[in-house]
Amino acid sequence: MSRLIVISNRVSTPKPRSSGGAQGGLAVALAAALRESRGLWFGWSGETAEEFTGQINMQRVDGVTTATVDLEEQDVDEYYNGYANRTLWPLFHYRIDLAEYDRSFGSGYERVNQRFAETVAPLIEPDDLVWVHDYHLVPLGQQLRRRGLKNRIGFFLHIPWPPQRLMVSLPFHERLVRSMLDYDLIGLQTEEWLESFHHYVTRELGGTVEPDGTIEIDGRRVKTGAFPIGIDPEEFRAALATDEARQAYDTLKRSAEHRKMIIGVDRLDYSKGLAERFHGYRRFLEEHPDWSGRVSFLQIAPPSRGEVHTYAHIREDLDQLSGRINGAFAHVDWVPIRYVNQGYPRAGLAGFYRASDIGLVTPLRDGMNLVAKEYVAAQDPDDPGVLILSRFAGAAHQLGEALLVNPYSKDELSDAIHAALSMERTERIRRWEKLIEAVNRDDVGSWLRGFVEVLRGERTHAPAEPAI
Ligand code: GDG
Repeated sequence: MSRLIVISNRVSTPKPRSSGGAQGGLAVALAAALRESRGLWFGWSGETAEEFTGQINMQRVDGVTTATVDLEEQDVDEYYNGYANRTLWPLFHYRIDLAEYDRSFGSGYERVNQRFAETVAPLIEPDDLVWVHDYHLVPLGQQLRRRGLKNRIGFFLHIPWPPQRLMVSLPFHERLVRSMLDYDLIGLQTEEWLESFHHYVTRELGGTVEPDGTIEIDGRRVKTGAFPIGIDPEEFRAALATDEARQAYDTLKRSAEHRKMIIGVDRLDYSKGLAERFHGYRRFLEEHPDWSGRVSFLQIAPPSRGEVHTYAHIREDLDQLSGRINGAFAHVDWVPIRYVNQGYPRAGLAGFYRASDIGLVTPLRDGMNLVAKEYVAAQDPDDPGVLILSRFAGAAHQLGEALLVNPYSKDELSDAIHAALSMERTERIRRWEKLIEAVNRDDVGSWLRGFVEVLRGERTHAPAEPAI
């Protein structure tokens, strides 16, 4: 079996199983595949050095080898905080108003991709299968080819692909997309993002797309497909059985004092639609005063990307918004929103999901969204909660039995919260059974196998997206 080489911006260093360390399904699934193929995971260490030396820090934990490098501060500013998170992230989430274009970002991005390529290339053997992840590393395949690599190289994008008319607002967009044509396989999360990608390639680059998703352009053939990522539902159910999860469950239930609980869990990011969600909840409180004091909304939002100023701004906005809602609606013994800027251990989250009657997952745009799937996996089959899900999350393609909403509409959010709070148990069970079937079917293992099988050439194209 050929080794798998995973390359991503950051490496999720496996926690020794003996330490009981909890990790997300993606990290666990990739670690399992790496262990099985005796492969390695390469990425940035998260540290900076005065000068880039390309010195690799190799570690082996629980049979998984990781290789990391330090970057220069300028690299981090231009590549990570710059082009990746201030240019591509907003643009790919349809926020051209927030996208910043700066020549230095583009050159820093290319420089770091070159540095990644020159550092990792000597570690790659001729039979290895190389799998590059996400928007930080779009041109890495091309850089590896320039160093003579003939291996099969695949690329998976975890975030949406924007419509062609937005994509063209990126200076040098053609150069970026052309750099992807050196991959053997390009994977997106959903058919919708895949369609946008195909549209760009045909309209802007003059390529053609065959019925099986193969792109043909300038005599080159690149396979493409939709590979919806999932969670490991078993791992999540196991987390629920831990003391930590039980304690979290008890704490939330006790503090709710028989009120209905609504939960949101998101990185603090404008793509997650938090402000719009707060406005929708406010509309619900205005329209349904009979629910005053009988429902409570817990929003967990650990800060992310603090170096990027837009993120500091949304943090201020949300502080104000939650304060205003609580000021307007709270009683002496009840606050409508509990807004928490801190992360919790995974098992704790599982307990919180289980204790909540509604999972409110309303991103304005999201490649997939794993929180929606985690909420479903954590429910009690005999008395499940209701998932309210944005139709603009990739996950809506599989979770059609959720209450699907337009996250920009306060009225739709308000109506969905009301419908969820009033939903009969039989209806909740009927919907949940469909949801859990989808979560179990499209799990992280099937995502990983599906991609690797096509990359290896064992399967010709991605499995068809099931109709919802
Ligand atoms: C990108 C794409 C795509 C959140 N708060 C805590 C915590 N989390 C965990 C969640 C979940 C993960 O973070 C977030 O995953 P998402 O999928 O919701 O979102 P992104 O971070 O934006 O991820 C996305 C994903 O890649 C995978 O392809 O689905 O569309 O944007 O697992 O549980 N985990 C812990 N404490 C927290 O407080 N432990």
